[in-house]
Amino acid sequence: NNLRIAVIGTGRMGTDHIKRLTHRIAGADVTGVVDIDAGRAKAAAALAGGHAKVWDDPHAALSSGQYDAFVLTTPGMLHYDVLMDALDKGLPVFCEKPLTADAATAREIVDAEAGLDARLIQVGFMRRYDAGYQRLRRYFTEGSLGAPLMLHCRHRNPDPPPNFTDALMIYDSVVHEIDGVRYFTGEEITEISVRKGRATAGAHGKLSDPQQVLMRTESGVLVDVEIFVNALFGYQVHTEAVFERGIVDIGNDEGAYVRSAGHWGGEVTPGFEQRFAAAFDTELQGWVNRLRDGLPPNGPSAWDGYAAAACCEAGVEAQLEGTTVTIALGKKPTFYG
Ligand code: ISE
Repeated sequence: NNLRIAVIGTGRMGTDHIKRLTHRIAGADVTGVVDIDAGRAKAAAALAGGHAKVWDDPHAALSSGQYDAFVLTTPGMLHYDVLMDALDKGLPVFCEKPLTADAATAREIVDAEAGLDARLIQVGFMRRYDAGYQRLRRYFTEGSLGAPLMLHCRHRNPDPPPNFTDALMIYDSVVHEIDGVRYFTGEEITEISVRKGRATAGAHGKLSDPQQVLMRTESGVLVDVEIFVNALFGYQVHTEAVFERGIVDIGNDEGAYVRSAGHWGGEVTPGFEQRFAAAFDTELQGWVNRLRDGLPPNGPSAWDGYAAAACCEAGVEAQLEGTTVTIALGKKPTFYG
């Protein structure tokens, strides 16, 4: 039987996942959509083929007994209550990043889940499913180039969502590099600092854009991230890893290289939906497959979500204070391996 899924939150990411689940993912049907905006919910239900029941309250959908699993795509600050309710009812949730809006509530989710028998939450760190990310990680795990020393990351968006803030540049954008560093190195991040410099005149709102985020891992791998959310030209996520005996580079322009009419070159990816389309598909198909096989999810866990949240929180403090902030995660429940 196909998994009956309700998608909670029908904004940009919710809509993208509804289309994905409806047209590209096998073994799942979107049979419910939840949004406080009735018009948006109705439009989302139509995207799911018109068979999805519309709800305005996530807790009513969670209590209905009509769904096998949930995809949570509301803004991060609304995740906590839904996740707690789902854990309480023993229901699986695919939760888009961030896990919750701060480290303390993320820790509560970890502790609540660890108190149960099985994992119920998977966090949407989709870059772990990107072919380039996986290729780069192999150099870290196989060790053929020696020890990793540094990571240089560039994360460029054409423009930010409305009402974006300096804090969201960390919580919403750099959170992916934070998870990436943990994924590549298998280590926790121990300190973070943020530098603001000259801001682009074209930045939306009061953003100080771009910013440079510096981190260090347990073994001393140094990381620098350029986060630039008004880069205008398109979307780019580029990572260069420096090892003792080599440099590995991913996320450069891909696709056809064209010579025509006196020019050479290719097309820039417009946004993250296109750049990570395949990764999102692999991520959700894997999640659906596990649940259909009666297995707990095995993708990024609530612990990964919490570790990232703690790092983001430290990053925002560093942003405000202009200091280097250390990160202490506390004890990792053995439950997370
Ligand atoms: C957005 O929420 C994402 O998750 C994208 O992957 C990221 O590139 C962007 O900066 C975020 O706003």
